[in-house]
Parts: sequence; structure tokens; C-alpha cells
Amino acid sequence: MTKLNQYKSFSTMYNFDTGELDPKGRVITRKLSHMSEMYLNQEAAEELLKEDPLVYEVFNVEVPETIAHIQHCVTILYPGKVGDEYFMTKGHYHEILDRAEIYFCLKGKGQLILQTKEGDFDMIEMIPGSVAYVAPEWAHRTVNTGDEPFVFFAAYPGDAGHDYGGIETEGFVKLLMEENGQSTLVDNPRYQSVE
Ligand code: S6P
Ligand code: ZN
Repeated sequence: MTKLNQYKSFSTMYNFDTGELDPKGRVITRKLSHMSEMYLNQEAAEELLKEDPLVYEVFNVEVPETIAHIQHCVTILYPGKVGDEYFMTKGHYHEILDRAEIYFCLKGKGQLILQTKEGDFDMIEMIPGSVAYVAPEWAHRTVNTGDEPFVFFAAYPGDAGHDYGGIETEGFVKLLMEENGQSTLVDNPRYQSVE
């Protein structure tokens, strides 16, 4: 007699026009008020908080958070700036630090900012078609450097989890700002090693 498998396969539909998933799954909505203290120019953040714009949304396909599964989701990061600093995701390490991730850019353009707890830093350009590999132990944040929504698909081990810890208070070692119409990396004066 055939034994029934405990798992079920399924698909989700990506909408190429809206960038959303159908079904939407577990939706995370981050407005400026959820992360305004992460931007360098606090005066500009205060001013923009009057409107409290939507910075990004994540559509998470719901699968169990165990190593047997693969979490996957789509992020829509809207265009905008706080002062000269582009709209960005909070950024995180994985709670289980050595869990890698794959990002696939579908729409718009941006940069994937990466760093390790040892202080290594890296940046990968994301345009439609870019498939980026976030290696184990690297924190990752995306930044929208364009003027349309930057949309990417991500997949990572089911048990990875998210650690926002030090990044929420100190940010990344470098910030991506617009200077004379060009995206430019600058040292983050608030950053100290999280070690
Ligand atoms: C999850 C993956 C992405 C981000 C999303 C929002 O491991 O890296 O789905 O969660 O882009 O970023 P953040 O930093 O607010 O979780
Ligand atoms: Zn991640």
C-alpha cells in the first residue's frame, strides 16, 4: 500500500503588473514610522512623517519555519528618499546566522547592501534579471536607487529567522545617499562594530 506523503506542493502567482503575489500570503507593511529612526537625517524624517509614506511591503508565502521547507516572498520597495538617503529595507542577519538566501530582481533597480559581523562590506547592483546570492553570515538590506518600485523575489531556508538587533539601532557600516544625482556610499557615523 502507498503511504501518503505529509507534504503538499503548490504554486503562487506573481503579478508582473502590480508586483504582488496571489494569494498575498502573510503581508508585512513597513511605513516610515516603523523605521524613521534608521535614517541619518532625522529632521527630514520628522518632516516626512507628517505623510508617513509606505516604504515597502513583503508578500510572504506561508510555509512552516523548519529546515525541510523554503521560505519565499516578494518585496516591493517604493522609490523615495529621506533627505538624501534612499528608501531602504531595515536589513537583518538571519537568526540562524549561517543561512544563505537568493534574491531575484523582477522590476526597478537598486542595490543589495551586505556586511558581516567582522566588518566586511559588499554591495551588489540589482536590475531586472539579477540573481544575487547572499552568502551565509552576511546581513542584507536593499536600497531603491531608481524612480519606480524595486521588486524582488527571495528564497531562503525555512528555519533562518530574522535578527534585526544591532542593525535597528546602528544600521549598516555604510549608507547609500544621492549626491549630485549619483548614488554614493558614505560612512555611517552611527555605526560601531556589533561585536
Ligand atoms: C527575508 C528576506 C526578505 C526581507 C524583506 C524585508 O529573509 O531577506 O524577504 O525580509 O525584503 O526586509 P527586512 O530587512 O525588513 O526583513
Ligand atoms: Zn534574509
